Amino acid sequence: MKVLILGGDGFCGWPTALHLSDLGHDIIIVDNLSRRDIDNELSVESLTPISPIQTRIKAWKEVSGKTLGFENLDLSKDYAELVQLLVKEKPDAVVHFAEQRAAPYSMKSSWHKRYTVDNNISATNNLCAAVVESGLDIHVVHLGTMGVYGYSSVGLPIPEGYLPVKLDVPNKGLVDQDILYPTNPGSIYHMTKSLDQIIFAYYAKNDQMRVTDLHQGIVWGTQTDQTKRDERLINRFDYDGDYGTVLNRFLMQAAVGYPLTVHGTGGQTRAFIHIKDTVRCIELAVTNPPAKGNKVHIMNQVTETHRVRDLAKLVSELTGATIKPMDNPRKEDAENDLIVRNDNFLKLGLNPTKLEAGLLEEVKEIAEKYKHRADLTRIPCESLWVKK
Ligand code: NAD
Ligand code: USQ
Repeated sequence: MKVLILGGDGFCGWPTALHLSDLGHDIIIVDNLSRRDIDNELSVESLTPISPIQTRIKAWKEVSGKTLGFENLDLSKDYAELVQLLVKEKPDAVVHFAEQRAAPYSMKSSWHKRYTVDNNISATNNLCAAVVESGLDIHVVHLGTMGVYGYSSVGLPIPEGYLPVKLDVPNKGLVDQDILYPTNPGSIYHMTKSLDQIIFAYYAKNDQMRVTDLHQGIVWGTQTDQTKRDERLINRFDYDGDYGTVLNRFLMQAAVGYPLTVHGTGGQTRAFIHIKDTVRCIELAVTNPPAKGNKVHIMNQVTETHRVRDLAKLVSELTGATIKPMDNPRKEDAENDLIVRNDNFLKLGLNPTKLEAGLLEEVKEIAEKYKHRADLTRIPCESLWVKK
């Protein structure tokens, strides 16, 4: 298959590009390298030494013999170029990772709120409009988030996208219907993913666009079988207060001797997935497209759920790190339960990497190895949901 990877220079996109290329698919990365610009804006670098995109592509050619295409396009702005690219390359599928993905970054200021909405919503709508304009039957696979559901405490297992309801219709009685699960985003970033869902539902209905939306949990880990093959292929590892996600942050904090930064009581339960399973899920989604005319195919891309304080305890037991509960900079429930259905991926053959299996490797091979690159002043989360 020919596959365009939008956002293919990022944390999830880069290993996905390599994984699909390794399987023999023809891959073109499209990325405006905005994530690297944001590192400059925040004066922070990935804990791992990531190579420039051209070096990455050259290294992959050397170790695998395979060629990766690359186009530097801003999907929120370069619309005509995107249409031309689709018409020229005629991809079977486009995987859309290309959005500003950090909740704390999206809450930093009104500029960051507006940038995140403008960037993410325009990128998604431009992609859909371009697919329609190209006249091609391209399968769009989008990386959404578990955060669109909110983190329910009512004990109902979160279904995969749609909620089956019974409507009491006059003169007809009870009628079964599936409705899009009511969204309840917890940040401006998560809100853009809720808006993306409506954009996709519309294009699937109006233009019979084939869309798979993957509601992914928090990705942890760094390396995949492909990114390990040469240090120039190494994946990024974010640990700073804006982009670092909770488990990778705890692993890095343990390595540098920084007390683990648990927000509030640490009673927040979240869904997780290892980066190795992310790339496998994308492979499964790309190779199992929905039929034309179907509604958006939504799958929950998660393998396990954990409470933040339990993760801190686990990392502490593994490494001897101390735990430092702190005021929560976010507006979120202090405690929540979370039960998530993920039957679709299990049925397609996903064999999840469990936390216990990968944690120690991550500490030794990434956090310990690259801790000399850490800037401890960038660890605190300074972005507040409600300004004081
Ligand atoms: P990332 O920031 O590392 O990568 C995103 C890439 O998209 C970057 O390389 C960036 O330069 C590019 N990009 C952003 N806006 C663009 C634009 N307008 N035009 C072209 N390129 C653009 O993020 P990630 O962690 O790889 O996440 C990828 C996707 O997966 C995001 O949509 C995110 O919402 C979703 N997701 C991530 C996680 C996670 O834990 N990392 C979890 C769930 C969902
Ligand atoms: N948290 C801490 N300490 C920290 C960092 C975070 O206690 O040092 C807490 C947060 O308050 C929150 C939880 O950990 O309750 C998760 O925070 P996170 O930064 O790991 O994850 P989140 O902001 O939800 O965003 C990440 C990705 C995003 C993706 C989302 C999936 O950045 O792109 O969409 O995970 S999900 O959480 O399932 O919606």
